[in-house]
Amino acid sequence: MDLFDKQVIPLYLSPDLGSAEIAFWPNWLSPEQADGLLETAIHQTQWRQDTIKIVGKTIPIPRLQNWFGDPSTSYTYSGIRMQALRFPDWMDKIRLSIEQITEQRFNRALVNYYRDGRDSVDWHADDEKELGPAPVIASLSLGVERVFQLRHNETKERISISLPHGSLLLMGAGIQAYWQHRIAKVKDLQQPRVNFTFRYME
Ligand SMILES: O=C(O)CCC(=O)C(=O)O
Ligand SMILES: [Mn+2]
Repeated sequence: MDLFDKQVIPLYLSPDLGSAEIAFWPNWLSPEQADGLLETAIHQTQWRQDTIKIVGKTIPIPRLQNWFGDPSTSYTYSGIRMQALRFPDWMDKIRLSIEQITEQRFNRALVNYYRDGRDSVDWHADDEKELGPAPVIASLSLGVERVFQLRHNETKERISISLPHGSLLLMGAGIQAYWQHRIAKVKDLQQPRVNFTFRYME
Protein backbone atom coordinates (compact mmCIF):
# COMPACT_ATOMS: atom_id res chain seq x y z
CA MET A 1 0.00 0.00 0.00
CA ASP A 2 1.56 3.32 -1.03
CA LEU A 3 -0.07 5.91 1.17
CA PHE A 4 1.79 8.75 -0.53
CA ASP A 5 0.17 8.14 -3.85
CA LYS A 6 -2.98 10.09 -3.03
CA GLN A 7 -4.51 12.47 -5.55
CA VAL A 8 -7.06 15.14 -4.71
CA ILE A 9 -9.57 16.27 -7.31
CA PRO A 10 -11.65 19.34 -6.39
CA LEU A 11 -15.27 19.26 -7.63
CA TYR A 12 -17.23 22.49 -7.88
CA LEU A 13 -20.55 22.33 -6.00
CA SER A 14 -22.23 25.76 -5.89
CA PRO A 15 -21.50 29.48 -5.38
CA ASP A 16 -22.36 29.11 -1.67
CA LEU A 17 -20.49 25.91 -0.92
CA GLY A 18 -17.54 26.22 -3.27
CA SER A 19 -15.88 22.87 -3.90
CA ALA A 20 -15.75 19.40 -2.36
CA GLU A 21 -13.01 16.83 -2.82
CA ILE A 22 -12.56 13.48 -4.40
CA ALA A 23 -9.56 11.71 -2.89
CA PHE A 24 -8.09 9.01 -5.09
CA TRP A 25 -5.51 6.32 -4.33
CA PRO A 26 -4.84 4.68 -7.73
CA ASN A 27 -2.58 1.96 -6.21
CA TRP A 28 -4.23 1.43 -2.87
CA LEU A 29 -3.82 -2.37 -3.06
CA SER A 30 -0.84 -4.18 -4.57
CA PRO A 31 -1.68 -6.15 -7.75
CA GLU A 32 -1.31 -9.40 -5.72
CA GLN A 33 -3.66 -8.22 -2.96
CA ALA A 34 -6.15 -6.97 -5.54
CA ASP A 35 -6.01 -10.29 -7.49
CA GLY A 36 -6.74 -12.28 -4.33
CA LEU A 37 -9.59 -10.04 -3.31
CA LEU A 38 -11.18 -10.08 -6.77
CA GLU A 39 -11.13 -13.89 -6.75
CA THR A 40 -12.67 -13.99 -3.26
CA ALA A 41 -15.28 -11.35 -4.11
CA ILE A 42 -16.45 -13.07 -7.31
CA HIS A 43 -16.65 -16.54 -5.78
CA GLN A 44 -17.70 -15.90 -2.19
CA THR A 45 -20.35 -13.22 -2.65
CA GLN A 46 -23.94 -14.33 -2.77
CA TRP A 47 -24.84 -12.38 -5.93
CA ARG A 48 -28.38 -11.19 -6.63
CA GLN A 49 -29.82 -10.53 -10.05
CA ASP A 50 -32.35 -7.83 -9.26
CA THR A 51 -34.97 -6.52 -11.64
CA ILE A 52 -36.68 -3.19 -12.22
CA LYS A 53 -40.07 -2.50 -13.77
CA ILE A 54 -40.13 -0.11 -16.71
CA VAL A 55 -43.55 0.59 -18.28
CA GLY A 56 -44.92 -2.63 -16.88
CA LYS A 57 -42.00 -4.75 -18.12
CA THR A 58 -39.67 -6.56 -15.72
CA ILE A 59 -36.05 -6.03 -16.75
CA PRO A 60 -32.90 -7.46 -15.11
CA ILE A 61 -30.53 -4.68 -13.99
CA PRO A 62 -27.23 -4.82 -15.95
CA ARG A 63 -25.04 -6.11 -13.08
CA LEU A 64 -25.16 -8.44 -10.09
CA GLN A 65 -25.14 -6.94 -6.60
CA ASN A 66 -25.65 -7.36 -2.88
CA TRP A 67 -25.90 -5.21 0.22
CA PHE A 68 -23.91 -5.70 3.45
CA GLY A 69 -24.27 -4.27 6.93
CA ASP A 70 -26.38 -4.78 10.04
CA PRO A 71 -28.58 -7.77 9.05
CA SER A 72 -31.59 -6.34 10.87
CA THR A 73 -31.66 -3.47 8.35
CA SER A 74 -32.38 -3.10 4.66
CA TYR A 75 -31.73 -0.64 1.84
CA THR A 76 -34.04 0.40 -0.98
CA TYR A 77 -33.12 2.13 -4.23
CA SER A 78 -34.96 2.21 -7.56
CA GLY A 79 -37.67 0.10 -5.93
CA ILE A 80 -35.21 -2.72 -5.11
CA ARG A 81 -35.23 -3.70 -1.44
CA MET A 82 -32.20 -5.55 -0.14
CA GLN A 83 -32.05 -7.04 3.35
CA ALA A 84 -28.47 -6.53 4.55
CA LEU A 85 -26.14 -9.51 4.79
CA ARG A 86 -23.63 -9.60 7.63
CA PHE A 87 -20.11 -8.56 6.50
CA PRO A 88 -18.02 -11.68 5.94
CA ASP A 89 -14.59 -11.46 7.68
CA TRP A 90 -12.71 -10.77 4.45
CA MET A 91 -15.00 -7.83 3.61
CA ASP A 92 -14.92 -6.49 7.17
CA LYS A 93 -11.11 -6.33 6.94
CA ILE A 94 -11.38 -4.17 3.81
CA ARG A 95 -13.96 -1.99 5.56
CA LEU A 96 -11.60 -1.41 8.49
CA SER A 97 -8.57 -0.57 6.34
CA ILE A 98 -10.68 1.84 4.28
CA GLU A 99 -11.84 3.50 7.52
CA GLN A 100 -8.18 3.89 8.51
CA ILE A 101 -6.88 5.42 5.30
CA THR A 102 -9.88 7.70 4.71
CA GLU A 103 -10.39 8.63 8.41
CA GLN A 104 -14.14 8.13 7.90
CA ARG A 105 -16.61 5.62 9.34
CA PHE A 106 -18.37 3.05 7.17
CA ASN A 107 -20.92 0.43 8.22
CA ARG A 108 -22.62 -0.55 4.95
CA ALA A 109 -21.48 -1.66 1.51
CA LEU A 110 -23.16 -2.04 -1.84
CA VAL A 111 -21.17 -4.50 -3.93
CA ASN A 112 -21.52 -4.60 -7.72
CA TYR A 113 -20.32 -7.28 -10.13
CA TYR A 114 -19.91 -6.09 -13.74
CA ARG A 115 -19.51 -9.42 -15.53
CA ASP A 116 -18.23 -7.77 -18.74
CA GLY A 117 -18.55 -4.54 -20.73
CA ARG A 118 -22.31 -5.01 -21.17
CA ASP A 119 -22.81 -4.46 -17.46
CA SER A 120 -23.07 -0.87 -16.24
CA VAL A 121 -24.68 1.53 -13.79
CA ASP A 122 -26.62 4.48 -15.20
CA TRP A 123 -26.45 8.14 -14.07
CA HIS A 124 -27.47 8.43 -10.42
CA ALA A 125 -26.45 9.96 -7.09
CA ASP A 126 -26.20 8.01 -3.86
CA ASP A 127 -28.57 10.38 -2.12
CA GLU A 128 -31.18 8.16 -0.48
CA LYS A 129 -32.54 9.67 2.74
CA GLU A 130 -31.09 6.89 4.91
CA LEU A 131 -27.57 7.99 3.90
CA GLY A 132 -28.04 11.35 5.62
CA PRO A 133 -27.80 14.89 4.19
CA ALA A 134 -24.20 14.70 2.92
CA PRO A 135 -23.07 11.11 2.37
CA VAL A 136 -19.35 10.30 2.18
CA ILE A 137 -18.74 7.27 -0.02
CA ALA A 138 -15.62 5.14 -0.48
CA SER A 139 -15.36 3.10 -3.65
CA LEU A 140 -12.93 0.20 -4.09
CA SER A 141 -12.42 -1.17 -7.60
CA LEU A 142 -11.14 -4.63 -8.53
CA GLY A 143 -10.68 -6.19 -11.93
CA VAL A 144 -10.73 -4.60 -15.34
CA GLU A 145 -10.31 -0.82 -15.46
CA ARG A 146 -13.58 1.03 -16.15
CA VAL A 147 -14.30 4.75 -16.49
CA PHE A 148 -16.13 6.49 -13.67
CA GLN A 149 -17.90 9.55 -15.07
CA LEU A 150 -19.27 12.45 -13.05
CA ARG A 151 -21.68 15.12 -14.31
CA HIS A 152 -22.65 18.33 -12.49
CA ASN A 153 -26.44 18.69 -12.18
CA GLU A 154 -26.53 22.35 -13.23
CA THR A 155 -23.38 23.22 -15.18
CA LYS A 156 -23.32 19.77 -16.86
CA GLU A 157 -19.53 19.80 -16.47
CA ARG A 158 -18.13 16.28 -16.83
CA ILE A 159 -15.15 14.60 -15.24
CA SER A 160 -13.87 11.10 -16.04
CA ILE A 161 -11.64 9.04 -13.79
CA SER A 162 -10.29 5.65 -14.86
CA LEU A 163 -10.51 3.23 -11.96
CA PRO A 164 -7.67 0.67 -11.98
CA HIS A 165 -7.52 -2.73 -10.24
CA GLY A 166 -7.01 -2.08 -6.51
CA SER A 167 -7.82 1.65 -6.59
CA LEU A 168 -9.75 3.51 -3.91
CA LEU A 169 -11.82 6.63 -4.51
CA LEU A 170 -13.48 8.74 -1.81
CA MET A 171 -16.37 11.05 -2.70
CA GLY A 172 -16.53 13.80 -0.08
CA ALA A 173 -19.55 15.41 1.56
CA GLY A 174 -21.75 17.44 -0.79
CA ILE A 175 -20.88 15.66 -4.01
CA GLN A 176 -24.04 13.50 -4.11
CA ALA A 177 -26.26 16.60 -3.95
CA TYR A 178 -24.60 18.35 -6.93
CA TRP A 179 -23.19 15.59 -9.14
CA GLN A 180 -24.39 12.32 -10.63
CA HIS A 181 -22.08 9.47 -11.62
CA ARG A 182 -22.16 6.38 -13.83
CA ILE A 183 -20.16 3.47 -15.25
CA ALA A 184 -21.04 3.30 -18.94
CA LYS A 185 -21.12 0.14 -21.03
CA VAL A 186 -17.97 -0.71 -23.04
CA LYS A 187 -18.06 -2.56 -26.38
CA ASP A 188 -16.08 -5.79 -26.75
CA LEU A 189 -14.90 -5.95 -23.14
CA GLN A 190 -14.88 -9.49 -21.73
CA GLN A 191 -13.19 -9.07 -18.34
CA PRO A 192 -15.08 -8.68 -15.08
CA ARG A 193 -14.94 -5.92 -12.48
CA VAL A 194 -16.15 -5.83 -8.87
CA ASN A 195 -16.80 -2.55 -7.06
CA PHE A 196 -17.51 -1.96 -3.38
CA THR A 197 -19.10 1.30 -2.26
CA PHE A 198 -18.79 1.70 1.49
CA ARG A 199 -21.33 4.02 3.10
CA TYR A 200 -22.49 5.10 6.55
CA MET A 201 -26.05 4.80 7.83
CA GLU A 202 -27.37 5.55 11.33
O1 LIG B 1 -18.96 0.69 -9.93
C1 LIG B 1 -18.70 1.82 -9.57
O2 LIG B 1 -17.56 2.30 -9.63
C2 LIG B 1 -19.78 2.73 -9.07
C3 LIG B 1 -20.91 2.00 -8.40
C4 LIG B 1 -21.94 2.94 -7.89
O3 LIG B 1 -22.02 4.08 -8.26
C5 LIG B 1 -22.88 2.49 -6.86
O4 LIG B 1 -22.89 1.33 -6.49
O5 LIG B 1 -23.66 3.32 -6.37
MN1 LIG C 1 -23.26 5.30 -6.92
